Amino acid sequence: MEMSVYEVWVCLENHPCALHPVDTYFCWVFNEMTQSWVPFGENVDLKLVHVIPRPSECVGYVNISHCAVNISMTADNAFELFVNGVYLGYEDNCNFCHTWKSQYLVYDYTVNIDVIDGEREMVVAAKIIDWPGGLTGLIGTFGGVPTSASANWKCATFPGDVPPRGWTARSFNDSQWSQAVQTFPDSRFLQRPLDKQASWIASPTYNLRYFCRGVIKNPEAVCTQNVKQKVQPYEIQLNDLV
Ligand SMILES: [Ca+2]
Repeated sequence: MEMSVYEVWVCLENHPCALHPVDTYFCWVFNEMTQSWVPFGENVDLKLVHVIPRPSECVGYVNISHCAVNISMTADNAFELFVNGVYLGYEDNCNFCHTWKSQYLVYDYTVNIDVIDGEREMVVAAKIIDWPGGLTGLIGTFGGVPTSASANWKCATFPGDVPPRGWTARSFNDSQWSQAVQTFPDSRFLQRPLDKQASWIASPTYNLRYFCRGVIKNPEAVCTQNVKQKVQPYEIQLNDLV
């Protein structure tokens, strides 16, 4: 491929050589032979930069509420818990490793989530560490939403028990993970009862270490603030490409 003399252009906003009241870009091209910038002209004529007028009504706003969500859960036997990628803690129920008669401790957390324009959703991620015998799985309520073997809960195992990077993040793609299965239908073994609908769930591929993710839509929450936050719109397009 042979380069031409002019390969690159650039336009500067609010340049004094641009006389148009709205389109204030003035543009140059770079002379590859002389290695110097050459005035090209006003953008209002060249139309290299597509200028979108920015009157105040073009500025967007979103409503952001800061909300607290309560979680009560436990697992057989130990677990690490994350919400929206944030680590909440590690708990170990191994006092009850080898018996069904015991009462599992229930662990309580309160997490803060941002609700944008009323869309209230959080992603729970848990690493389950099991020991042979008794149950396996996790059970709980997340913002009042009980665990269930539904499409909202997915689990997976990995070689060496090493999950993919970012597996706790809300944006992680878990479409290849399997839907969780129920391992016991209610919370009778817990130290205190949870929602009657809550059931123990686990990975369908049994392993002593596995990873589960739950998408919790519209959890109950206490929201203390509702802030209108400015969102900058796209201001320019280059050659009609955003
Ligand atoms: Ca177990």
